[in-house]
Amino acid sequence: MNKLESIIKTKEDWKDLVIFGGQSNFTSPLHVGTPNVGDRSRLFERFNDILDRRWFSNNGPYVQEFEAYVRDALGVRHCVATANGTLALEIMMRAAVLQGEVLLPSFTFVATAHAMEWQGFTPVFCDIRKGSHSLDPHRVAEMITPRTTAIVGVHVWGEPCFIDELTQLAENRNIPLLFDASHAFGCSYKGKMVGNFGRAEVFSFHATKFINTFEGGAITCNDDELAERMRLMRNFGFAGYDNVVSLGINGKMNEISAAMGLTMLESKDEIIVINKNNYQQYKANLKGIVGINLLEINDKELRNYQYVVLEVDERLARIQRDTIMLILHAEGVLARRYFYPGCHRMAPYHSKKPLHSLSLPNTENLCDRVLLLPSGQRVTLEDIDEICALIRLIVQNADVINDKLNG
Ligand code: T4K
Repeated sequence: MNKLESIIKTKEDWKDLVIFGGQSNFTSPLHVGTPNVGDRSRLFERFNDILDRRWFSNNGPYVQEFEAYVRDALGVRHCVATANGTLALEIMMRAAVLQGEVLLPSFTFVATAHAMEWQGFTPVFCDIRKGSHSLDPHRVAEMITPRTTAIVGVHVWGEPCFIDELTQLAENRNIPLLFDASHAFGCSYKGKMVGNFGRAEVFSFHATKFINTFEGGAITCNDDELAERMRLMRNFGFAGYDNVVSLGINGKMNEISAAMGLTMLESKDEIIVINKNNYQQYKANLKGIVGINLLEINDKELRNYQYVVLEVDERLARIQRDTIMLILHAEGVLARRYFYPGCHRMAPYHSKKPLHSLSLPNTENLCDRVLLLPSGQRVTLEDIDEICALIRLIVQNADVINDKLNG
């Protein structure tokens, strides 16, 4: 339990906020993205195996087992495990597309855009659909030009983007469709597991993700030829000893990461239960706070519940999202405003012509409203009660807080 158990009670007066000289109720900071950990003894057994075997990398037995587990879990033909999600994106793009302009959302972690740019593609940012956090297929359709060589959808927070509409569009226009599914391991779309859509999909297994391999990623697809090309690219283009058949990079996952991944996969259902309970606790506690909307998670489909996402309506709450974040940070609740300010307003993209004048109103509006709250194994239900009580206190005292901070 993070909250001090003894005498300290939930704060009832704005004067008790740390920002006004009060004391935090938490013993240590609460992060968004604190890693989850599986069964330690199983993990250490696997570490010992690795040391005994002296096989540390280069498609070792744990990497192969991890890939097989992922394939089974997703019902997909191929899984190519990589050193991280960003490299997985780069390899996927190089193997599937080669060059040109790529349409993608700006409302994503900057790695989606950087991976394209780093590989010599030109990212072209599209807006999200109003009322959603996902790429708007209508905007994509309007922005397709003869230079467009791929569309990349992102399943932000594990909620699949508009897959059917994008698939239809990509088929009609004969443009490859790929997905950044970094957040969506264990999630489904119309009953089918994410990982099976488009030409290929990428997962991240970074420390902060639902399933982590410390650092890691994977590309999944149902295309034998594409999978083979990605496998070669992941290993410098080696098809065998002394036999380089293509350009490649070192994108390999190591055995320690795969051991962690396998151990995490064994705990996946348990982590979903924890995440879901956390989400429901937030939902119950945040109910009725004016201007604070918890992003609904669709429980008719499989979800990992990894991200707890608020949208702050500044007009109704009468306080800015950033002020709430500042106050929470002072309390030790390190809420995050992912993906502020939007990729198109970040370097190097914002200074590129014609991007410097690009306006994506739905993305920009959302970037000003979103706030992610801590969840996962390390956050207790009592912590969540306290976080929600703080948010309620802040909103209920919005006017006086604004006066004190701005006056
Ligand atoms: N596409 C999308 C849509 C993505 O979201 C990401 C990554 C990628 C592609 C690229 O995949 P990778 O190449 O990363 O596999 C974090 C993660 O670093 C990043 O993986 C993730 N998305 C993104 C959404 O969040 P930052 O810049 O917020 O990282 P950082 O260092 O602030 O970590 C977040 C919090 O987690 C910290 O406040 C503390 C906590 N933390 C972090 C680490 C690493 C821990 O408690 N322990 C730890 O070991 O990006």
